[in-house]
Amino acid sequence: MIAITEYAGREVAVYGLGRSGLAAAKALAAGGARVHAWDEGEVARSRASEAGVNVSDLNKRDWQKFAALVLSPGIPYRFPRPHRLVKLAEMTGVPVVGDVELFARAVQALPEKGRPRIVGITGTNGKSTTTALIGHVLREAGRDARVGGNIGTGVLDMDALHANAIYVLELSSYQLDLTASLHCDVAVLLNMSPDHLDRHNGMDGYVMAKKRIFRNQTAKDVAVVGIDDPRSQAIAMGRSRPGEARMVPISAEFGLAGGVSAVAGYLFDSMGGQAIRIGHLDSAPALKGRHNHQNAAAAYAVCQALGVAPGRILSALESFPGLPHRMERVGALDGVHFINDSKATNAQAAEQSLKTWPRVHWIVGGQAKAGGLDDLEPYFDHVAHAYLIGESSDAFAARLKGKVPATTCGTLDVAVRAAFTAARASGDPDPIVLLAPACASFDQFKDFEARGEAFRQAVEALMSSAEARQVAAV
Ligand code: UMA
Repeated sequence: MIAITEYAGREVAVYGLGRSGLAAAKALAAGGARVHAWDEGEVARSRASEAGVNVSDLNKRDWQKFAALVLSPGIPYRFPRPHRLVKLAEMTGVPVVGDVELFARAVQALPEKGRPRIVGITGTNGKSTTTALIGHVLREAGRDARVGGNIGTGVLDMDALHANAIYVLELSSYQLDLTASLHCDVAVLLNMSPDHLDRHNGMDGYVMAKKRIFRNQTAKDVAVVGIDDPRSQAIAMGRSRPGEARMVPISAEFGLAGGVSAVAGYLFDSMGGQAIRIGHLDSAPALKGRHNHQNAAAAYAVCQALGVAPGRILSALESFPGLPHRMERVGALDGVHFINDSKATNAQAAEQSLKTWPRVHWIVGGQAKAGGLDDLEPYFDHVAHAYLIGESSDAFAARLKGKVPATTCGTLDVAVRAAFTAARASGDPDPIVLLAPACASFDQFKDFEARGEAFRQAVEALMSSAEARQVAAV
């Protein structure tokens, strides 16, 4: 844990006691603050109480006494409308901060020589994989790399600050909105497409939040920017002012003169002006598909900037085991392969999966995002059959009508069984059942991880019933 001493002896309100809020409450208390923490959920409140956190209803407190409100990233800050407690904080002059801001200030408070390095990664898609990949490469190179943030570990839950450590942080737009002091030695913006628009009052607000990752960077720092989508490209083009961080463009589409690119599966480093072929990404089994090649290019650019030799980076890319719920192979039965891409919570992420396999039995649906399946139409011919789940079923059935055969299944377990039966009977070589919902999970699950686990369990249930049948037949 990283103890936060900034508020020692003062009263601090913490609202939201999930992963980031609970860690923040404990970190503040460890640093001597008098914490008053609250969550609308009873389960979260009892978990916090059991962890020794002082749980008290913030709706009933005297807000004049609070030195800060630490807000969890998932709670509306500005849009669609500020949460009631945010308004209360602002009316009483209480600053609103996130856990990343507390972390950033704790780092800044250290003497310059004792400061760890910070790598921040943001983007609409691929940020968890890139964050984990950078952590993996750095560790394989013998560095003390600590991984946290939006990837699932609250930043204040990470090991105590240490001068030689490198903190590799996945940063969501929500978290970036709640920090002003974060200074990334290396900042990565992978890509941008519409997402979380309600929380940022539209695309402009979302882009502004993402750009905050470069805030406070100086000429000593490095900004790695993906240039494969027009919005990120515009940001890369606008970054050449004196005093700004050194910009390293990355691409999985174009060979670059002065950057890192992955073209036709080969990774090229042209940062020194001349393109040097580093290796082929076919030897990195967990980094399949063009989007993963962009992630690999970003990880290469970051680790190279931190002094890791190209050969070491390549061998670590090869040994990267991948992340759960991201194009994860969860099993095979009777020749049918099951792929869990529950993290594909929007059309752009699902597109990467649909692109990777030429013919899939596709489980899709949930809480639809703006645009629904529109962006996926170019890949409809990759779909043998669609199995619809969740609240988007009627809308998606109408959207696919006449283009893709579809069955409304309602729940994930029903969809897995139906997709398996059809895939097995299809006669296709190595048929694929793919969960790539292109939707948020919240209509049926706690989050995308719970949805991915439910998929894994449904596949395991199929496998164990097949095993039971075999045993019975013997
Ligand atoms: N709550 C209230 N009042 C409200 C709303 C929520 O009290 O009005 C409480 C809930 O009861 C719950 C807590 O707030 O107990 C949840 O807070 P949270 O949504 O901020 O979730 P955490 O568990 O703290 O997780 C957060 C990130 N979640 C979000 O930003 C939504 C996690 O990213 C992150 O891993 C974690 O901090 C550690 O840093 C998840 C995510 O879905 C993976 N991120 C979004 C994404 O990737 O698209 C941005």
